[in-house]
Amino acid sequence: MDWLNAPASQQAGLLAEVGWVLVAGAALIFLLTMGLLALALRRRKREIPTAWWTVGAGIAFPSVVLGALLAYAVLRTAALERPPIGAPVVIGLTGHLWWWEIRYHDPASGRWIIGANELHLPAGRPVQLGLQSADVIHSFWVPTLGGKMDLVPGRTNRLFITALAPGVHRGVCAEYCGTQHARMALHVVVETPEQFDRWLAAQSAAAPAPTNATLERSRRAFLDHGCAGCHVVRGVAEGASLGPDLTHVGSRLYLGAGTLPNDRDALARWIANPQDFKPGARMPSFQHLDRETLDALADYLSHLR
Ligand code: HEC
Ligand SMILES: [Cu+2]
Repeated sequence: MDWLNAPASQQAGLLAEVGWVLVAGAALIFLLTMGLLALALRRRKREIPTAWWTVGAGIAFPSVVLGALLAYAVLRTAALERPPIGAPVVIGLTGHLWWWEIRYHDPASGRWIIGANELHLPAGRPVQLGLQSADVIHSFWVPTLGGKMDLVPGRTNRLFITALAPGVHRGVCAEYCGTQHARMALHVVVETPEQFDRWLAAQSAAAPAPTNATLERSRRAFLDHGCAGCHVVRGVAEGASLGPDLTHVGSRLYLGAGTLPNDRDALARWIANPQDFKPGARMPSFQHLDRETLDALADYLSHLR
């Protein structure tokens, strides 16, 4: 039964357990109430001791049951906020209109490695997420990995995730944040710790240098047409912060925060007119560029793996 196995992290498993206990408790009380109702309907004649039932079943019983469920839920979910034992992997997430900036703390160098829209997690290792916003309130929600947590301007919220096994999960922004709120998805790629370390080492490298003259011309096109005003490609153009880091954009599964599956053609179509796919997105259309230039840009970016 797949749906019962859906929780894919320790925290999601705990939330599922609490959810099922509350559902089971509610179901029991519902059945009890219906049973009493059926009894009352059948035994019309007998006088009912109203005062006893009002105090006992109307006040005492619900207080005890709800009190017990409340205590259970509060005590059980307290574990969600407790920092995990051992050094967690530290990852920062910043919500932007309408994409996710993701920073991995590299314990080896002490540097932050920047990516976007695709969160990589090592299975079995505790992860501490620091959630921030660059503009309005967003909310991080990957149902299979745990509960929601808001990204609030001016503060950092913490969320712990210990993913159980490799796999890909889809998450969303769960707090309405403007016209493209619905296209603010993110994908979470859970890998084995070894794969994760290899992936992080690859991401920490600067953009691969062009391997031939065509790609070198494509790199020039990227610089000449203003892309670097909003996008960082480490080693080529630094400093911009309006759009997602593109240093390794070719390695990501999706473009535009889950809007298009990523391949060379999708890159060309996105660059020509992001407004076709995500009206209102904060990247202008580049329809004025000729086919050749758009192809060159797509070739260049898909080679950034
Ligand atoms: C005014 C700033 C701006 C300029 C100039 C700009 N972009 Fe963007 N770009 C953005 C923003 C903002 C996004 C995120 C859009 C979203 O998903 O909502 C984006 C997204 C992208 C993405 C998708 C990245 C991902 O991981 O989802 C690609 C690829 C891209 N831009 C390429 C380019 C190229 C190539 C150029 C130059 C021809 C360019 N951009 C110029 C702001 C800009
Ligand atoms: Cu949002």
